[in-house]
Amino acid sequence: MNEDCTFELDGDVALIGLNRPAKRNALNDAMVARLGELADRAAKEARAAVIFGNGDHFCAGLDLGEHSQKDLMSALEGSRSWHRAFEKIEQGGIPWVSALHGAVVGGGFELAASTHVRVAAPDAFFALPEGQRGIFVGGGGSVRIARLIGAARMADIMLTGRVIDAPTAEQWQAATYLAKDGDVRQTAIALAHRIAENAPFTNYAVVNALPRIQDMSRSDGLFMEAFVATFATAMPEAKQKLEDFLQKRAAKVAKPGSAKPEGNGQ
Ligand code: 1HE
Repeated sequence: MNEDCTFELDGDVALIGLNRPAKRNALNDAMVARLGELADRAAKEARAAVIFGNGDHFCAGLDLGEHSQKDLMSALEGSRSWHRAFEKIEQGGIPWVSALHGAVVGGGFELAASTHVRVAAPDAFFALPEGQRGIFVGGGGSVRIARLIGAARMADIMLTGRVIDAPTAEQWQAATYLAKDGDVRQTAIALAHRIAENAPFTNYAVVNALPRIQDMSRSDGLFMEAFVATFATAMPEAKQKLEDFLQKRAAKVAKPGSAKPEGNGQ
């Protein structure tokens, strides 16, 4: 088994680790294929997933050594294999949280962009050095990163070699949370456990319907939304969760900073 990517279950949450620290978790073909397999496994065995990097960095992107040996067809197939694997993360069955520290670079940034919630450590830095390497993003970045931070900012980063820090990444939506020093993995795992408590269909719809609706016209999106919402209401878990609230067994929405209440009245 390829131990460059590890898989562990923490209750309902799958923990996937990039485990090639000597090469800063640079992704070779075998790791990308393994990530796709682990995404399928996580969707079967867990209700949410966390991806993190072992060592000092999340991921240094494409394995440049392996890439430099490829002919054109293998390079094309390589890019398409990243697309397939990351699609299983972005539009598989469950939400993914990424714990980002150190380098989140090139294909590592593309991998982070395929996850739904991105937690950045204070030392995280984001870059797309493809221009400096004479290549182009090939792991879905021109679609996903451009939609997250905007094509203008992505062009700036790629053209000028600009490296952005964690607070800037949060401002630009490349990250959705800033973790405290040393806390990034725990913060990501805690968020994933919270996500895993949601109704599975709601999570499924967030990861599958939401990105598709973004690709539709306004009118088609609203029409699609009504069907997804109606289907959600018909799920047994929705009936249970609505009843729990009405019977004052479910938590209220708590103000930020206040302790999470256990029930809403009883
Ligand atoms: C690598 C890679 C890699 C490190 N492929 N081997 N990505 C990049 O252009 C980023 C290139 N890497 C770096 O800029 C730095 O390595 C880091 C900032 C990430 C980390 O620096 P540092 O000082 O901690 O490590 P290091 O000493 O530079 O690297 C340690 C080893 O990892 C060294 O190998 P060694 O045999 O000399 O020990 C490096 O060669 C190796 N290494 N990064 C191969 N990326 C689907 S398309 C996506 C396109 C892209 O991702 S382009 C961006 C590629």
